[in-house]
Amino acid sequence: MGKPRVLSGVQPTGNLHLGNYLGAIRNWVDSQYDSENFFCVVDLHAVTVPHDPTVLAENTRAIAALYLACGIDLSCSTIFVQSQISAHAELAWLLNCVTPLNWLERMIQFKEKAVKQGENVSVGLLDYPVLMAADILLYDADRVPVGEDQKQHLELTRDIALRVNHQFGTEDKVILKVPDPAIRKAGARVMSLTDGTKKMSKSDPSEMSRIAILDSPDEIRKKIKRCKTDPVRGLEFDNPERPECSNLLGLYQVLSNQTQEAVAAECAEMGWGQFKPLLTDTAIAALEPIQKKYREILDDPGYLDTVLKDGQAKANEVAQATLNRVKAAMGFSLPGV
Ligand code: AQP
Repeated sequence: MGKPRVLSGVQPTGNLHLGNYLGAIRNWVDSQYDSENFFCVVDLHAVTVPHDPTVLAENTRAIAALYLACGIDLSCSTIFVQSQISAHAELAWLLNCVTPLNWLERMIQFKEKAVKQGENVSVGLLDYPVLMAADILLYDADRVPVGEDQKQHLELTRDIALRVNHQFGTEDKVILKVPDPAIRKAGARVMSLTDGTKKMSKSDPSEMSRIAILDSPDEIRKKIKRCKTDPVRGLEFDNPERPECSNLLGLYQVLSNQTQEAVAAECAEMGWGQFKPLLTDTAIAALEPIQKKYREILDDPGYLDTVLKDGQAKANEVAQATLNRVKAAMGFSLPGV
């Protein structure tokens, strides 16, 4: 039996932050040698909210470069851009036609983002989870490493796959592989620096709410210095009255590669004046090598072009085979068949 298949991606909707890194990309890097991996920049998802075309193009390349800078190894992983594989949009259409509308209307992320969009909310935003299901199912993914916020979308992906199998497959002939989510506890939900009850997000209007992977040491220092805390002395995890405290300790834990118990013991007697510089130095040290590698990659644009072209060819082969399988099962005649 071959290695399990892994698929995941990030939208090029802005600067990647510590939530994207710790909730997703770092986990991809840590377990990449145990699997065959496909990591995409999901640019079709980025247009489900209003966007600037020039910025989208720049962000798409920046995110592919960040995957490499964070440590994605091309010997076991393929990096590609979603919109360059037409099978994603095509399978999404087929899945749209088997997905009940009320499954999508239940999605929490849609409800939250739709409120922000008001009357301009697009059909694309509602349909986002079906496109995400297509992204995953095209690659016969066994595992999908994501942050906690994507759990509901992954459950939907599983339900859609089961429905296709039920409607068009047989017990002996499974059409789509049903994937498992891979959500690690540490880093799965990094919260905003300005409100410990809200997730850290690219679309938060305040830059002070997040630490971007590419923030300079000065920016990191300023953000941590001003981040929201509380007046209590002594730091602790999992106190619902102190969401900021739990979040900042959690950040320190994952960035310093320690266990929760070790961090809880180290920081139990600390005040914020002692803890904030410690977190600042740890964040700067963790991000510095990524930033250096990122600059080296961008200095050689030809290299990134080659990575993405090779990635497109590899991803296309796998995606097209799955699409053909689904189309045949649904009764479409394929050319030459
Ligand atoms: N705060 C977070 N904590 C842990 N994981 C997170 N992820 C996102 N935010 C956090 C994980 O990052 C991966 C890529 O996310 P995405 O770009 O596809 O979209 P998102 O989840 O909507 O991320 P953002 O940053 O919050 O973007 P906007 O503001 O555009 O909505 C996913 O695996 C996600 O779980």
